[in-house]
Amino acid sequence: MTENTPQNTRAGFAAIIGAPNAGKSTLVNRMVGAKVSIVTQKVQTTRFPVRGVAMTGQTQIVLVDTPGIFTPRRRLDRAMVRSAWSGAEDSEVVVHLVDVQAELASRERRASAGEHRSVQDVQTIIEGLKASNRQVILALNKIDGVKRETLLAVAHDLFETGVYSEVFMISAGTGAGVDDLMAKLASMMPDGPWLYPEDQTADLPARLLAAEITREKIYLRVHEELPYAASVETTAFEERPDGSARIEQTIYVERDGQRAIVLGKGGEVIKWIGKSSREELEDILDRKIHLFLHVKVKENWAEERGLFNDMGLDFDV
Ligand SMILES: Nc1nc2c(ncn2[C@@H]2O[C@H](COP(=O)(O)OP(=O)(O)OP(=O)(O)O)[C@@H](O)[C@H]2O)c(=O)[nH]1
Ligand SMILES: [Mg+2]
Repeated sequence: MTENTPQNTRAGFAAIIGAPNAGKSTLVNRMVGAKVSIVTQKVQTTRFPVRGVAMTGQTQIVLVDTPGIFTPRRRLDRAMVRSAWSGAEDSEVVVHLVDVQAELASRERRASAGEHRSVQDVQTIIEGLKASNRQVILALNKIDGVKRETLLAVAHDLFETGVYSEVFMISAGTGAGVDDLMAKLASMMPDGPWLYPEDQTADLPARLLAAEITREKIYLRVHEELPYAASVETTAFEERPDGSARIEQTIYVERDGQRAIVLGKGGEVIKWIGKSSREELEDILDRKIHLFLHVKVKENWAEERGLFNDMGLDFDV
């Protein structure tokens, strides 16, 4: 410790888990106050745990954004779900984030069948949490546009499962209720030195961050036509003497038709993806970026060990 290390500091990990699309990455970005994890309207956007660092007073909360938990089928799905649970295991506290709008929609559908059950993934997660014996906070997300009494009913039903110590109602989108949740998490962090420098917000290597930002733009632009089928690899990242960086990336898709979609007529789509990604990277990395994108068909990109290694995922689960 250096001489200017402040006294009475606290620090620890808080994992955000939940079904795909619950708003976990949006929440982590909101609490950190910077973009550390990509967000799209598509399920299964986040593929590996991403850390974001939030400071409140003398307390540092290392938020762990995790991939959505669902019933996995493919190898990549299995590895993602496994990594989400391990993110939870390594944390002081777990926040189970539930998309209350999806929950309500599911309840309406089931009510007509005489059932009163949650979205399947939420139930799976509750079972996992019961087995894990961890301190868990329930956060109902996307409360914007939902009636209060409806919210209370959902909160009540979920709380009855007995796995949660507390319930918060928030909107990661608007920020409503997020400060209260932050304060609670801060109060649960153990005494100890900060784990990251005070001004650091994320720890993703630049190559991986750049690949994630491009993947976000692909999803934002062609999410309907490309269910789950793209991956981005940064193949070169060179710092130039003038302070700029030259980044080369390959976008992998599974079929020729998908390649055509990512390129677009006259290259219009890939141009948009490249421009959006470059602009955001310039913003985040605070320098001029030269970005070069290639699109390749590789039928089984999701079965390559190297891809898993790059993301820190376990290939053999
Ligand atoms: N209305 C509303 N939308 C939200 C809110 N929070 C997140 N969203 C939207 O929900 C969608 C999914 O958000 P993400 O943050 O990517 O969700 P995620 O849980 O990280 O999803 P995966 O990584 O796929 O598991 C995006 O379109 C968000 O803009 C909220 O509080 N209100
Ligand atoms: Mg996410």
